[in-house]
Amino acid sequence: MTYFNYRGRAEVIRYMLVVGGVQYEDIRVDLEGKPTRDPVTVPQGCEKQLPFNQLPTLEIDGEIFCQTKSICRYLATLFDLHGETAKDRLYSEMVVECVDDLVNDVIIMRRTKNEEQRNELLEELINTTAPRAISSFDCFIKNKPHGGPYLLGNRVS
Ligand SMILES: N[C@@H](CCC(=O)N[C@@H](CS)C(=O)NCC(=O)O)C(=O)O
Repeated sequence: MTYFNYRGRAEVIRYMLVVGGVQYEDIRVDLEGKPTRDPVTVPQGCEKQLPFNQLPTLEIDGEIFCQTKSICRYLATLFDLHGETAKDRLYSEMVVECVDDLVNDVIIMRRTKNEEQRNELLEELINTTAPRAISSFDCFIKNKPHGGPYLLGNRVS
């Protein structure tokens, strides 16, 4: 698994690999001469390893794959993490997409070069978007149809 040296989009893949109990190589790519938390230039020399010029990538049996959610869906299938029914899968996909909306807002904010605009986006995230999403998650979890500690009952999904 290759990504920059921060959680970003890759952390969920790292989690899933751990939940699936597989050994994997956690390759962290540094940005040359820049703090690793800076967004985001694909490191030179990596192009051949990047099917769509984006990280994260996951190499499986010598083939390289990308697109975070595609990789996650593949791992969910592999590790049986979609739940029992089509509706279970719908529940988990809803949460995935809501989290993704939030992640995309954070990324847009971080990539905004103009400092004033970036601060405005940050404030909106802190004061409006994130609290609204978190309270929706709370409500969703409270009303979920499955008992147990996880979204779909007694197993991680
Ligand atoms: N939809 C892709 C987006 C991947 C993406 O934007 N990755 C960034 C790093 S977080 C990247 O590689 N950006 C370089 C570029 O797009 O040129 C995913 O979820 O994997």
